[in-house]
Amino acid sequence: RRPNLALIGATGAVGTVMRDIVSTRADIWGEIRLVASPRSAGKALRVRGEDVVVQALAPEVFDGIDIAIFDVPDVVSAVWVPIAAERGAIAVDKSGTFRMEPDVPLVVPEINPLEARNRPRGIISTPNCTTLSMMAAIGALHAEYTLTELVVASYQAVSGAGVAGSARLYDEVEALAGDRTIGQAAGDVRKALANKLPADSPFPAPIAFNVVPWAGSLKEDGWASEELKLRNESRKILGIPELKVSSTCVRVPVITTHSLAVHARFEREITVADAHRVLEAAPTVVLMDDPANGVYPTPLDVVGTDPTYVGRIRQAIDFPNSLDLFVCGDNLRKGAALNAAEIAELVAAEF
Ligand code: 2RA
Repeated sequence: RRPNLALIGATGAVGTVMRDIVSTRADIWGEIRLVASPRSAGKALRVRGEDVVVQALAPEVFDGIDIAIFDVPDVVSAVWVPIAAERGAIAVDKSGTFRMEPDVPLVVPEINPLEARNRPRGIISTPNCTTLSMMAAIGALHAEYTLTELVVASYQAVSGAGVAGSARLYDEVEALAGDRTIGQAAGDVRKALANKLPADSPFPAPIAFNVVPWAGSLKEDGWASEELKLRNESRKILGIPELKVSSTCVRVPVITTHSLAVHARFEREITVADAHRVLEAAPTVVLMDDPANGVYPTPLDVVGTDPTYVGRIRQAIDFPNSLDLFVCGDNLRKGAALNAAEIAELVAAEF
């Protein structure tokens, strides 16, 4: 039978992409129910070419639902994911709330699809967008060469911080446009923005004309939550509890598509040609690696598409068995909505 699907958080940045994804992929669903906060309830939104009225989040919205995809803040998932599961829906949760719990699988369908069946609590988590943006490529290389270490620098798009993140970058760019004197003296952009925009921003520093070495919340010893997620989630997805991971997460003035500079070490020797062969064979990875002809991925060239793009693959000169590479992935698609939809499709195949 065709299972019934609920999208919780249907009006957010990821929710909007999710509606597009379920409308354009193979239509395997019975009812698709849209759910959001009471503020958005009553609005009609397009899904599969039809207007669907958004319902306010309440226990009854899960009645008759087989699979519920959640893209809501951690605190909302903490309360409502268990309610959905109690009422019989399988919950696919995008929040960080359950990802590291041992009885909740953390699934990337290219890498560990069978884990989706192992869900004693009726909950499946989908990873953080930063982890997901590189996982298809790293997972393919790991399957053949056995990963031992990852050192990552991220270049994270503002839409990772939701609709408010994109709005802030657009506002800052608009406020600064045309002024060719700024960006040349310490603090001048902060001053120019202070006169034109509200002080509260999703980012701790100006994001236009800038890069900000901070994403997420403060954790122990000065780590940002995004950096710890990248470490913990990579270990769990790849099934390597001892994987050595270190990273610095940086926000950049890009609307959508996270990029990562990855230094990866493997158990055995791996050449650039080996990596090309593996990545060319990976169905959801696109290799763009011809620097002599200016071919490498950039966020602007891949945004709005589904694959994970890889380029700039080099054999690390001073580190054995190691590659350096550059990865781009749309943080709202594979980084969020698409991976959740793919997990939901795995579950739907059981009906
Ligand atoms: C970000 N990874 O980019 C986060 C979103 N979950 O802010």
